[in-house]
Amino acid sequence: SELKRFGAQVYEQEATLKAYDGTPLEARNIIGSFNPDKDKRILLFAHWDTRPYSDHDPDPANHKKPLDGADDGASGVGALLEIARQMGMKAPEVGVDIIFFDAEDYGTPEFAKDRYNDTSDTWCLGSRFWGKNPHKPGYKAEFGILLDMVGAKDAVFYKEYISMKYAARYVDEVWEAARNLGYGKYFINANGGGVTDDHEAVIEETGIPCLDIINYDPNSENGFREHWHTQNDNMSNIDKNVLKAVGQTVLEVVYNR
Ligand code: AHN
Ligand code: ZN
Repeated sequence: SELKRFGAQVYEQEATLKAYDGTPLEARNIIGSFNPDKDKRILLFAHWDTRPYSDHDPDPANHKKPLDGADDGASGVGALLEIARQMGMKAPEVGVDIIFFDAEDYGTPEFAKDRYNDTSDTWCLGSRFWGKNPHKPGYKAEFGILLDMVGAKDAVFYKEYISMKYAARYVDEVWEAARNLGYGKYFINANGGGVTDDHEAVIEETGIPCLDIINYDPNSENGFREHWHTQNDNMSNIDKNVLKAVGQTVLEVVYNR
């Protein structure tokens, strides 16, 4: 309803997907298109589901509890909704599709790894489904940008490995735009580790070069930040200055094309 309010053409895609443990997941991807008839398009995406497990919480009693997902999920959705609002007020030259993917974060939990396959394909189920069944057959975009965990204070966005492998020139364009806007303290001009995420599914299924803006520190213990997949992923960690830096950077890239 927000995307519609901002003037986007909205598509909803429903699918029953299969979780790591066989649970059927009633999933829904939400797509909002601006300038739907333009050939030259940019794809912006985030996952809107939140993880049903806090399996990295320091307290084992929390491992089976869902988390708020203020950063992991909602931050990307929030930034993209503000981007949509801006585009509703001033249409960009290019076409832009915003996709909110479902079922990204239902991957095999730590506590079940001995009972189930822990393969990377238990994550990113919604984006993989859309990649195989895009809302428009043969859908193409010049490139895509994933926003994942873009709201926490002290966020660092390194140049993620899969993004560099498939979309280096767009990574450099985004990071340069951020630097020029004064956001170089968040957008670190250095290579980071690789992360299995929705961008990989979209690249593999559609061939569209995609990059991931993700708060992932290759120098920390497991790469993810301390609140990741814990009960602490709540609003107390969110810094509006980080959301602003990411949103403004993406808008800069979109309006400069
Ligand atoms: C893996 O843990 C393999 N990928 C994590 C991708 C992710 C989870 N992004 C947000 N939550
Ligand atoms: Zn997650």
